[in-house]
Amino acid sequence: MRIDILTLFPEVFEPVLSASITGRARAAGLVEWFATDIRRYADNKHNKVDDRPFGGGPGMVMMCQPLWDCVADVESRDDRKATRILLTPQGEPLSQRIAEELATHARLLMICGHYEGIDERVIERLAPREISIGDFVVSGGEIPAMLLVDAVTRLLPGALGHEASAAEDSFKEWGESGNRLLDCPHYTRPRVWEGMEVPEVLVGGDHGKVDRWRMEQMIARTRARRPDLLNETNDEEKRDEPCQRNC
Ligand code: 9D3
Repeated sequence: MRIDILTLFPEVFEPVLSASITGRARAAGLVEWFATDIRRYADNKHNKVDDRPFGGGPGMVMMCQPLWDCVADVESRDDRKATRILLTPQGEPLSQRIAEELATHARLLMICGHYEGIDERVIERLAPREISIGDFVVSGGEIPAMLLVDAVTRLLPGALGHEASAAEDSFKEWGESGNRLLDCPHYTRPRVWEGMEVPEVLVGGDHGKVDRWRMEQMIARTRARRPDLLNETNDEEKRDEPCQRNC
């Protein structure tokens, strides 16, 4: 997979993405990414990429021309058709379902907004998929883009290595089917820490009992902390049907 990131801060990506699973996935040849500075495409001598909003108001708006030319040039660097994505608070909230879908594409092009926003006309012309990372405000699209690169890259076949078996993964995480539960608590040595003991069942050696205990914990925690997840289904057909299980 090739990922292009269009941004005013191209230098922030390498240190984060070269670490951990994303870094290993690149070293293994599963993914490559390129951050391109939108400012290089400004056709005025002050390298201006933003201007004051028509209609007045605070903040600046990213101009059409630099972004349009940047997309055209970056897209021409590879024959594969790029799936265009704009990271924006106005987008569809990111979900594991969306990450899974994007992980099937050969080429992604992510646009990071900054300032108060981007001139709507270039968004209309580019017709990107608009994605938000949640209902809170961050200062720009860079961290959301890194987050999306991470969420997608770890789904590429081979990216996770041996640390999680495929079967366990689809059980613990959002799978092709079935609902996702929160994880159970984990413990390691020492068996007693600051007077606090590890649950007896985990040190008893009965693996059937351990499995049942973990499942109970997962369900209890999900019910207590994220009851909304118990009503969720990944089945497209059934997603909007009312569910009785949790009521
Ligand atoms: C005054 C209205 N604000 C919109 C909520 C302005 C504004 C704030 C922050 C415009 C852009 C930004 C920068 N944020 C992103 O570009 C962004 C974002 C986010 O702030 N929250 C969740 N997901 C995303 S994806 C990109």
